[in-house]
Amino acid sequence: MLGLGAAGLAAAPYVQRGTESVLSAVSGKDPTGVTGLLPNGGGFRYYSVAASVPRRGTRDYGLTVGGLVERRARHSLGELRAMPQRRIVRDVQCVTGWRVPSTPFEGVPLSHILDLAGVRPEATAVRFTCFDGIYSESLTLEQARRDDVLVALSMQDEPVSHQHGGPVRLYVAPMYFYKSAKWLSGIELTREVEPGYWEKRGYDIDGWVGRSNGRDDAPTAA
Ligand SMILES: Nc1nc2c(c(=O)[nH]1)N[C@H]1C(S)=C(S)[C@@H](COP(=O)(O)O)O[C@H]1N2
Ligand SMILES: [Mo]
Repeated sequence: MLGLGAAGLAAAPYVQRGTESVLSAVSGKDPTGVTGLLPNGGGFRYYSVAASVPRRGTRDYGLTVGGLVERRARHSLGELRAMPQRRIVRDVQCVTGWRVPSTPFEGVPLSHILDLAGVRPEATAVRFTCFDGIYSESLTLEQARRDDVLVALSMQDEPVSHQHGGPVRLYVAPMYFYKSAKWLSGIELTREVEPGYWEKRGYDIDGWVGRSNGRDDAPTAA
């Protein structure tokens, strides 16, 4: 393949913001950003709609929880590691068709973090933001409370790497991988679902694997 090393990934072309570039990308093969087979990535491809993403680690990472909650919070990496963890092993499925079988993810159930914050009754949805400064995602509150939705700290039994969205990414096991926002930095409870990055560009908010507009056989899916 391309044999991209770390330097190659950093310099890889990317999908720019704006409808035109996205449409041309959609009409091509791969609308959801940079792709390159990660070396030793076990079949994963690297995706980022941002050209470059700052690295964050133990000292400077924080996950803010806000919006329609009783108690706003900012969780450090240490605090997240001290919370209850859950491990899930499923196939990862990107809507462009690539799939990585039996991939372990481990992290804090999102429902735990929501309970800590105390969701106000007016909230019906959750919006996720990322420290790449561009990407966002959303789930209904009901989806967000499923036990197979994690704030993931590890992937493939190792801390989530920077390339895979570390130190913390979302993991929405039952949905296509575009729902699993990388470089997660914010969780906001909202009154209504606010469509995320790809959802504004036509992909389903309910991105259930096999049951959304990102079908396995769709040639132009995210
Ligand atoms: N912040 C951010 N999260 C993201 C994306 C992105 O471009 N930016 N791409 C999504 C898509 S379409 C996929 S398939 C996966 C890819 O994850 P990987 O790079 O770990 O393989 O991340 C998802 N989360
Ligand atoms: Mo994707």
